[in-house]
Amino acid sequence: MDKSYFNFLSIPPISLKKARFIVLPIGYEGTVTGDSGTKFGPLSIIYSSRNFELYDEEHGFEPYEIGVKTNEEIESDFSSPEKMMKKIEKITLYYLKNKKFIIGIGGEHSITVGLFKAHKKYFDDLNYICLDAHSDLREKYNYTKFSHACVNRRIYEEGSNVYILGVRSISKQEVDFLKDRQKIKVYYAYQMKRGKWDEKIVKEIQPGKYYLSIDIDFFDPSLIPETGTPEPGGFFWNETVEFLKKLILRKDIEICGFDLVELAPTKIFTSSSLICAKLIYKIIGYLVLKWKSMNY
Ligand SMILES: [Mn+2]
Repeated sequence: MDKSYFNFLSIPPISLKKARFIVLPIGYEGTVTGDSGTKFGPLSIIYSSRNFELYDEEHGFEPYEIGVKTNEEIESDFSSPEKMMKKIEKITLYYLKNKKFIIGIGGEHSITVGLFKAHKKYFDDLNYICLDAHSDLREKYNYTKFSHACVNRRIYEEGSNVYILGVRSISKQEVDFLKDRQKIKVYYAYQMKRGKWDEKIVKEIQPGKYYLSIDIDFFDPSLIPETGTPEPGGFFWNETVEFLKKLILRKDIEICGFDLVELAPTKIFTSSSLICAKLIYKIIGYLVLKWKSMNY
């Protein structure tokens, strides 16, 4: 196959009708102080995605065949974070109404608010799972409620059950906020690492519909060093993929959309960006596997 196209997986472009997945590049970097470099995340992930096989040896098929289409990059609106979130929400909602599965690629974590709100409007009773080294539960950060450091708090305010996994950076104020709030469950990395966490946590998650957000600083910085706010004591490839597989394949859980955020690449092709691209393709594969098993 000609793999010279500049889209996710470098595959020949398809019509909207034929697409099941829409990849939405959102290199927004509006609330960070300084220049974290996440704006080049989508570019680098898309570029790196041409460097691996489309066949998945674990699944025994080529997941892209279900139809993967890459949208043009959503242009950043720097007039205000609220306006940018609205813009993301509007575009996402358009695709959801066309029965597409959205994959958001950041950019900074704040974009999840726009993506999530659109999904919440479209799906009833939508809940939220986030893999993140940080709890991101602040009320405000750097004078804005839309900072990457507040993303999980904004989503909690939408009335969803919230699960945050892999946390190893949280403030005293956020810990106080968590007290007596049954709808948020934070799993600290040090607790998860005591045993086989993947199975245990998948069992603990309530049945229902979920939006999944992956902040790549969930991973250990020795695996993915290229992120704005790295934290030691993170997670590795196999355990994370095993968790995602079990989560996605669980019959009474439906993943309705996901994003991958906070990659800050130093070059257009790096091993960090390749791992992110491959993770996205792995998740696509598990979703296809699940739909096949359900004849969906
Ligand atoms: Mn984070």
